[in-house]
Amino acid sequence: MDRRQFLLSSVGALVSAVTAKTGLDWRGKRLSAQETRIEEMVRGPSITLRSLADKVGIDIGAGGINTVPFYKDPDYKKIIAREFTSLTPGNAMKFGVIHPRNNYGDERDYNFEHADAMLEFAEASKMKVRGHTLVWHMQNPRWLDQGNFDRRELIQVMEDHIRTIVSRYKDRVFAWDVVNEPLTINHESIPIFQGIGPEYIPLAFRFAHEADPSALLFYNETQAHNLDEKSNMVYEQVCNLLDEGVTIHGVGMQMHVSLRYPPNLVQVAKNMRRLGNLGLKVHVTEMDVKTETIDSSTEDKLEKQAKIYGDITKVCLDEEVCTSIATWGVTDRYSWLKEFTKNPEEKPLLFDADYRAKPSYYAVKRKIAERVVKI
Ligand code: 9MR
Repeated sequence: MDRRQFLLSSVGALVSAVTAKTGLDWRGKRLSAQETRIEEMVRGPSITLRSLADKVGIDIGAGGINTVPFYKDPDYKKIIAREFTSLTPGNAMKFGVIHPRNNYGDERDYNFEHADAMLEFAEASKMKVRGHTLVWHMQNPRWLDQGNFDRRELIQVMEDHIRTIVSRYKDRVFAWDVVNEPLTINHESIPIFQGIGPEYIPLAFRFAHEADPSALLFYNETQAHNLDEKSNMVYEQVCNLLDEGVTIHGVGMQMHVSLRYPPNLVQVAKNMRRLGNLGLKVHVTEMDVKTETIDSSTEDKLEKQAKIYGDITKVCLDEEVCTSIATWGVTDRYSWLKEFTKNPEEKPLLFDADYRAKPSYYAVKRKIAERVVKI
């Protein structure tokens, strides 16, 4: 953003705040009472995203929460607690982190420290927690990857793992990503898949349900939000699980998208609806929008990004089946995408690197505020 654009956008924010007070927009046009209320909600400095989300009964989650800033950067926690209704740890509950050893065959093999710290923080901040994730093909400990377990042993390992974690956080984690990216896996690299076969999925759901019958259990998949071959496969798999009588409550649409490949809103809505027709819920679990995939000015990229965030918020509000939207990170400063894309300029989230609210933040707020005035 150059100086002129920065000034214009600062003036824009100021004018919006004034607008709400005077009932006039920046051109002097009179706003309706409803528009004024929306402006007040969007720009009112004391009105947070979470306070609006609570009004419409949607969960707005801070996902991908990382331990380093969590412990070291007080502003990180402040913004999470202020703006979001739920928290998803980024790595603290992954197999390799939470279950790093296999020496004792009991809880001494686990490291609950970081997951516990995040849960305690979330509870103190009156936030819910999504558990992420019980079975994935990545971030597994070496003892599991290289353990040469036979099928019976692997079922035992998976069962112990799931029962230990889910029962420890019983009634505290409201939803679990039981299996993560099961259609994305490189079958060579997931010992649990190799050793157990595709039945690892219904088994994982069964162990999780038995350990906490009140937790919502999700099948979390990436790049399966539009209607295409992959989302059809997700649909088919969850139909099969339901037919087999497996307890599954929902599908997680990760929603890692970009300005170059924005989600197709009509397809996302239809996809959500067909899952809803099966009696399932949909959570948008890991949303972020890569900016550095098109050539344009920063201001234009941020506006385009805001449109995508706003659009997905609206789709989720419109489709009853969608009850949660979580972003994967909160500030551009710590997004996993900076490292992954090797581009320090990436700005995929709702808050910039200095914790200033971005157009995307206001776009999400605006869609929720529009819904509030309709209630
Ligand atoms: O946010 C996570 C990041 O810190 C890790 O380095 C990365 C390892 O692959 O996993 C990230 O989170 C992933 C999530 O668990 C599942 N969906 C894709 C996310 C981004 O890779």
